[in-house]
Amino acid sequence: MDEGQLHPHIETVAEDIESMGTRGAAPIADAVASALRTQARESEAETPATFRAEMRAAARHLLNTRPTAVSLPNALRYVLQRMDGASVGALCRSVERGAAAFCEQLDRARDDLGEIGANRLRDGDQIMTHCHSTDALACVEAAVEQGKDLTAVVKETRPRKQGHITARELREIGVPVTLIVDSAARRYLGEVDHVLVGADAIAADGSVINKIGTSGLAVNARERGTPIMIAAQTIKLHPDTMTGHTVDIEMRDESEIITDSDRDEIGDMTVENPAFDVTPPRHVDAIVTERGQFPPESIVTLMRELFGEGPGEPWNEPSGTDADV
Ligand code: RUB
Repeated sequence: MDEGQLHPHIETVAEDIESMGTRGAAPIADAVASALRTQARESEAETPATFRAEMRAAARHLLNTRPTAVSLPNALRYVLQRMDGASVGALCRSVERGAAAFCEQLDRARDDLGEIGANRLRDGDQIMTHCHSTDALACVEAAVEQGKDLTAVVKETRPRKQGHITARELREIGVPVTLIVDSAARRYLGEVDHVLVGADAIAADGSVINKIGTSGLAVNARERGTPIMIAAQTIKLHPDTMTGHTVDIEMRDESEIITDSDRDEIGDMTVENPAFDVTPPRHVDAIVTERGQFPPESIVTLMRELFGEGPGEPWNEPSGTDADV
C-alpha cells in the first residue's frame, strides 16, 4: 500500500525507537502496540481490505527500527493476529481490543516477574547490574518492598551509559549503589551474590541476547561462581529461533563511541559498535519470567506453549491475492 496512508504517529514512534528515545523491550512493545491502535482509530480506509493492508504496512514500518528487540515483532504479532471482523468498524475494534489487552498484560507481567525474581534475592544480598533493565529492576523493587536490604554494583555500560539510569532508579528506591566502569566488573564479582540483568531476546536454546558486554560478564561470573539471573518477560522469547533462525545483532553508529576529531587524530581504522551480544545457556542460572523461573535449557517448552511450533508473519502481504485476507 501507499505509505502515505500511514498515520504520522507511526513515523514518530518509529523514529523514537530508532533514536532510542523509546528504549527497553516493554516500552518498545507498548509503543508499537499503541501505535497500531492509533493507526486503526485514525484510519480512513473504506474497505476491510484497505484497512488490513494499512495495518500490515504500519507494522512493517515499525518492524525494522531495532532488529534485535524481539518484543517489537511479538507485540505486532499479538495485535495483528487478533485483527478480525467483516467491516472496517469491527476490524478497528479488534485492533483496539488487542492493543489494550497487550498493554495491560505488559503491566501485569512486570509485577508478576518482579515477585518471582524477588524470591531469589535474600536480605543483605548484593547484586551486579549491566545496562538498564526494567525487568531486572522489577525484581529489586519487589525485594525492597518485601523489606529486604539490597546493595548494588552498577556497571556504567558503555557506550551509552545506561547504567546511570539504573543507578538513579536504584537510588530512588533507597538501594545503595556503587558505580563502576565496565572493565572493573571482575574485581567485584567475588563480592556480589547475583549478577542480575535483563534480556532483549531469548533464543529457543536458552541463549540470552542482551546489551553488549553481558556475555563477558557471564563468563567472568561463572569463573567466580556468582549466579547469573536473567529477568525477561515472555515477550522477549524469540519464536523464530525455534525454526533455526539466528538473532540479528544491531550495529549502531560509530559516533556513539568516538568523536570525529578523535577519529581524525587516530587515522584510518574501522570502528564497530555492536549493541548486543549472545550469552550461551551454560553461563546462565535462571531465566525469570512472569510465568515462573526456568533453567535456560527448558525455555523452549514455554516458547512452544506460547507461540506454537512456528509463528506466521501477519505483517506480510498474503501472496497471490489482492490483499483482501
Ligand atoms: C537495553 C538492554 C536491556 C534489555 C532489557 O538496551 O540491553 O538490558 O533491553 O531491558 P538498549 P528491559 O538501551 O540498547 O535498549 O528489561 O527494560 O526490557
